[in-house]
Amino acid sequence: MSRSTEKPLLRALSGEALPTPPVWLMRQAGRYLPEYRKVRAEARDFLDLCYSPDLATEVTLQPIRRYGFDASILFADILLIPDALGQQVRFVAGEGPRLEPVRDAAAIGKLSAARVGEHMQPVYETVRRLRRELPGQVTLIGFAGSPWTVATYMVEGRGSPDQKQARLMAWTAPDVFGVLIDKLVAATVEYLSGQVAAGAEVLQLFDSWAQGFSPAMFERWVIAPTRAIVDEIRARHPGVPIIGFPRLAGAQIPHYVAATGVDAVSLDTGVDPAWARQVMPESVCLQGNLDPLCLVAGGEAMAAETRRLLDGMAGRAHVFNLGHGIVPETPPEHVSALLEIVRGR
Ligand code: 1CP
Repeated sequence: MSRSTEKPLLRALSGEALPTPPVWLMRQAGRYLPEYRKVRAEARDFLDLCYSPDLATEVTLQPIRRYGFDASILFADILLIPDALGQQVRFVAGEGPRLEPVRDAAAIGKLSAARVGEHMQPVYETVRRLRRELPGQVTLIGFAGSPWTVATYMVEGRGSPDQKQARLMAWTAPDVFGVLIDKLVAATVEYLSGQVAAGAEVLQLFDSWAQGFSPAMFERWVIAPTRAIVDEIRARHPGVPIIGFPRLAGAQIPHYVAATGVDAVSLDTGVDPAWARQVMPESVCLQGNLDPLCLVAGGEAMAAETRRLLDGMAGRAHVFNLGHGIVPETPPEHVSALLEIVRGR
């Protein structure tokens, strides 16, 4: 296939600067959309939604129908992996995830990556249906959480502002914590590989809590597990682009990119595009990084900031996105306005 007929997202991820960047938004399916809330109400609970190919396919397609994004991200969650490993996971409406915490060698010893492939069959079925149903120019992105970020939820038992329990465990019992990370690497490779086999064309690794590490800890708990996953996926599926999202990792981002070998890096809101361009090779595609709250604000503020971001990334491989996920209070019409600005200038 000649380059110009390839899908826009794949062209940008291969390092091509396009006059109009491809655009998708993290958490583009979700509670800000009335049609999502309707389907969500039909499911028994959030996990049921993730494991029902009918419902998960429908909510993945909703933002594509409404807005025509360049990419579609599989509807699932980073916490399906702990569930597949045998940890108890629940989503409490209005509160978020609750897991039975794993904090010692015995609890970690009981987790097993052996059943991941079987457990994730419904998710793979969703991926297969999406590849059949998505419009031709839309790229399907599969994803997983990175081992460190998933481990923070497994050890803490819930989302937390500081990931204190996981950080403490990494200091006080690094060998035990290492066993957990190794199981997560194995499970994540299996899961992502299954997504690609079912039809995912691009993979994104979400490391939402990659901030606040000393260099040595960053190396051990963020870089090493990520590199192990990237290496194994490349060996099994050469040519599938991988996007890393080391959120809030700041000055450690260039090293993350160089050491893990990701094809693209998703930048959080605080990263200056001018700095990112200077410190990362042209061949690495940059994704991001409008403030999700700027999208809530809309109007002139959003228009001005979006143009500034587009100008800042002009002439360079760029995928337009937010610096983190869409928040539920986002007015859906602001997303249409954003797309007009990104595509229409
Ligand atoms: O309907 C609901 O009430 C559930 C809300 C919801 C949704 C829509 C959750 C619970 N997960 C999701 C889907 C989801 N999660 C997707 C696919 C949808 C899309 O992008 O269009 C993806 C890629 C994720 C990834 C995810 N889940 C991350 C990484 C990205 C990020 O936002 O940092 C994380 C940290 C999670 C955990 C999670 N799942 C759900 C919530 C509310 C949370 C955060 C919990 C917390 O830290 O407090």
